[in-house]
Amino acid sequence: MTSKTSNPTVNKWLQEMKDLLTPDNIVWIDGSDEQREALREEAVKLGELTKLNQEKLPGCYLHRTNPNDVARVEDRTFICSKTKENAGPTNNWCDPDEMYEKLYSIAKGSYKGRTMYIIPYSMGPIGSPLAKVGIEVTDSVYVVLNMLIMTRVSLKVLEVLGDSNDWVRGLHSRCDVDPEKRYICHFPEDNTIISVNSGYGGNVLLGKKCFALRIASYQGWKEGWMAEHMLILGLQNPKGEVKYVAAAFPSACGKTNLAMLIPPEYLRKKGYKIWTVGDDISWMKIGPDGRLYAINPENGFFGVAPGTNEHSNFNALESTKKDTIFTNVALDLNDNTVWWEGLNKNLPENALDWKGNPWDPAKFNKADKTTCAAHPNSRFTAPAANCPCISEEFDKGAGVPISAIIFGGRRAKCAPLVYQSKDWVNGVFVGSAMASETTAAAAGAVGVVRRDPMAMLPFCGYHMGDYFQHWLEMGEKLGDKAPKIFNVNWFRTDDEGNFVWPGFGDNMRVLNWIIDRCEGKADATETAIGYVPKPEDIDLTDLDMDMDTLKSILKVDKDVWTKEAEEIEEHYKKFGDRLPEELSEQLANLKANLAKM
Ligand code: GTP
Ligand code: SPV
Ligand code: MN
Repeated sequence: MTSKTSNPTVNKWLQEMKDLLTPDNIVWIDGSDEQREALREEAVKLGELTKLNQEKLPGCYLHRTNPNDVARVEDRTFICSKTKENAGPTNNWCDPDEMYEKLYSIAKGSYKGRTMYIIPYSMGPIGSPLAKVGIEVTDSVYVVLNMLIMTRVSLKVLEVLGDSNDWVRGLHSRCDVDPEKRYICHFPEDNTIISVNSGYGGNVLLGKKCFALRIASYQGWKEGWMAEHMLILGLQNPKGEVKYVAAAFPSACGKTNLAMLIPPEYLRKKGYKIWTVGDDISWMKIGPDGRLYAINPENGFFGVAPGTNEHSNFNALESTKKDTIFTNVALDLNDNTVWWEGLNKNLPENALDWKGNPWDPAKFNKADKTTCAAHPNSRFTAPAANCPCISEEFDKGAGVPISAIIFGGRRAKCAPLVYQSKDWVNGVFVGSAMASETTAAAAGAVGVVRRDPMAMLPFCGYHMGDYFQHWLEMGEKLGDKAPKIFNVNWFRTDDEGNFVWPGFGDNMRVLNWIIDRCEGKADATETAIGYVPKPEDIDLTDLDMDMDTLKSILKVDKDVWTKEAEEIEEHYKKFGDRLPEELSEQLANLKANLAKM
């Protein structure tokens, strides 16, 4: 095997992979346009991609996964740390030796008759002090083409790496896409990820959730930085000043939408603007001035398609107009373009659904997901460079200083539209107690409320009690330079189950209050859970919403929150003696505050 590097750890591992997988061919992916073009053609020939209308959607393709393989599989995702205790109560664990043996026996010989693609990539701008290197081997052209969008693939990363052993090994093998033998495994102490029997995004684009969150969260803990499931945006005010915020919402709870929002017209006219730095993952480190700096380690967006349209998320839609791979959306045979629920009201008359079967719009029933043309977790993989509002800081390695951290989720009744935590420790409590209704982004029931601390439940690569402690320690180091911590909820419903808050672009109204709070410009009411806006401080200009409705979603209800506190107590029991004492104290404070209400 001719190598592209003299790094002994890389060459040793690649030789082991070759011996294990026994491919017919080996191809290094270099990130060049010529190679990408050839691979696209290859994928079309193999039937892995369908070429779309190249006039309307240049460089765009459609892919359909196996119907048994459409989302992340949390019950088959493992953290194989040396001891079970270090994986903690929220992760599946298996002894690493046992798991290596099992996975190697599944993967053995699986590349026979196939090509082993070697993808050297950087998470973060190549050479940035916050960036890290990974190498993924895969037998899927679809994975290669997606990694070319989602990460920075280049042989240059090997130069940056030199002889260092600080790189993440990633083995992906599609095998037979057998759900019974599907495993997504992480070995944090070995910087290694192994994924077998899947071809779906979050399970196989190993730079994303596997590396940039599960492995990186562990590295951040050991090295004193943070890897979080957060979007990063810059809010520009009429004076031209830009303030950055990072926000953690669970999967399919609105990160991509918030990251790219277009402010309401009256704010646009005043000169407000949003710049996107990232839509899913944030790596954050304390900078030389003592503030928290964030980079987006990714190079593209793996966004949820359903619901994306020119009104809800114009910038995301624009991002998908060239060089994009659509996965599990519908194919409009009329003009060979794509369609999904919520794209527009023109249900295609002549279309194939996400499984490739003829779709009958007459049978479509919004309430019955099985009649959908696109899978509820269908996605697009779009280059970040396509995004009309991509921040000029996106490609810079230094990162952006974070003024506010925002937690949030889908809560029909409990959390108010927005509130501010009392301080960093209280903010860590708010994040640790977060809950949200489950979505189609992971296999399993949808709409069930579950605790999802910091939106990291499926992504934390170590014991979550230690993770909370790490957050507390970061706060101590940051001191008075720490970002302020907030919580938002766009998903409060009325008695008929309709969302009360208009959401999307109108979330800007809430962001403005958040920034004003950071700058000491807005007032607030102190409540049992934190600082809630005075209703008149949320600007409702041009909105069809009265004060009473707004008050209804700012309300902190004593009974609802008393029950919430009990549930948090239950949730906390899982962490045993690794739950930081500060957080137990926070819970006791909350209970005492509620009792006084
Ligand atoms: P992942 O990529 O899975 O991490 O998801 P995400 O957090 O980026 O979620 P995304 O922005 O893709 O939104 C998911 C779904 O929530 C889409 O169907 C959106 O239309 C919907 N959504 C996003 N923002 C809002 C909002 O402000 N209000 C309402 N009601 N729905 C929203
Ligand atoms: C998520 O589920 O949070 C995603 C999509 O962003 S995946 O890459 O599948 O994890
Ligand atoms: Mn996500």
